[in-house]
Amino acid sequence: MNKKLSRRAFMKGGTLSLLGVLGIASSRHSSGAANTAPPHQAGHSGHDVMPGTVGEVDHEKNGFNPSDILTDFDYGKVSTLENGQTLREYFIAAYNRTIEVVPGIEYPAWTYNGRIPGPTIRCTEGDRVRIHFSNGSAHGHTIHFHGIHSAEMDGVPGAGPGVIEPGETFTYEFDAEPFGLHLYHCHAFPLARHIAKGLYGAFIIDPKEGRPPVDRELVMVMNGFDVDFDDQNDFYAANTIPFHYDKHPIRIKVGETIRLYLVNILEFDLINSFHLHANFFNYYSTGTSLVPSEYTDIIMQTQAQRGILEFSYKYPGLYMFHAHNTEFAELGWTGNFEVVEEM
Ligand SMILES: [Cu+2]
Repeated sequence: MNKKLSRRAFMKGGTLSLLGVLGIASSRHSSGAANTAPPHQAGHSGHDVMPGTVGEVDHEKNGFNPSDILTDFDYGKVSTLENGQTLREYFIAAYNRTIEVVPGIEYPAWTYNGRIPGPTIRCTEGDRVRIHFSNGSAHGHTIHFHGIHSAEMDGVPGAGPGVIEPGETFTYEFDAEPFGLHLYHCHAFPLARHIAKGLYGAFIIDPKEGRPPVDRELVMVMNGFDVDFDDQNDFYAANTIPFHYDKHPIRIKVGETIRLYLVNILEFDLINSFHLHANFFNYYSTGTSLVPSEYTDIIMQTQAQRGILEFSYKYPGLYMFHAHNTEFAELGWTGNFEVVEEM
């Protein structure tokens, strides 16, 4: 079956309308199946309605809230080694957790520390990074960090400790380099399934001298969920919950300087993208240079690609950001900045 057909068929007649709790409004662009709105949309023209979901997931039960994940940086437990090097220790456990992805649809996820994405690991170039990993899940997992390190610390099957089996622990350790925006994820096989289930997170290495100061720093990990396990995503998001920042806009002030760490970990689809409305941003691809690689209003990233966006808003108002793969946007990967004169 063709990818789009099956995905739309799912929206039209699958779990969503059977559950009857979720409203995906018909899109203004699509034709065919997507225009067949769920029953509760009957009588609505659909042409002036943004796609979305009805209601709210239970963030407390999920154990994390995408609004908090934006600014939740884990700097680890800090101490100093005999050689004067800063040691940062992190504690990461893999365990299974049921996540309510959209209201009424639960997904049996695999998580690092009970959240998706896992903790945003943050350190400074040259720090010693020590990751105490324990596997409390029913499957073997690893943590594969992007960055420069020995083969033994690469977190892949067949190297060093290989796959860490349920109940086992391993300590990954390396020096933080190069500075930039990176990521980590499980590298057990089948890889697509281990990633799609939720085992990933952002990994920031700040330059020794730091980046120029900004008013606010945010993290978004672009992801998606294949809730019917057909190796195709049914929902898309930044920081896991579809439409979250649409319902809960990110408030910023006019003129405030924003630095956004953006990682794409989306499984099953080749490309993801980020488009900012009514504005342009400086883009630092992989964050490995302090000189922007581009000044634009859209970037695209394949899986594991990442970069840093810097911008500020000139005028107050509500401004969208979303994947410019519009199908992804209509299936959840869209949000808003609410730009105000005064907080
Ligand atoms: Cu895994």
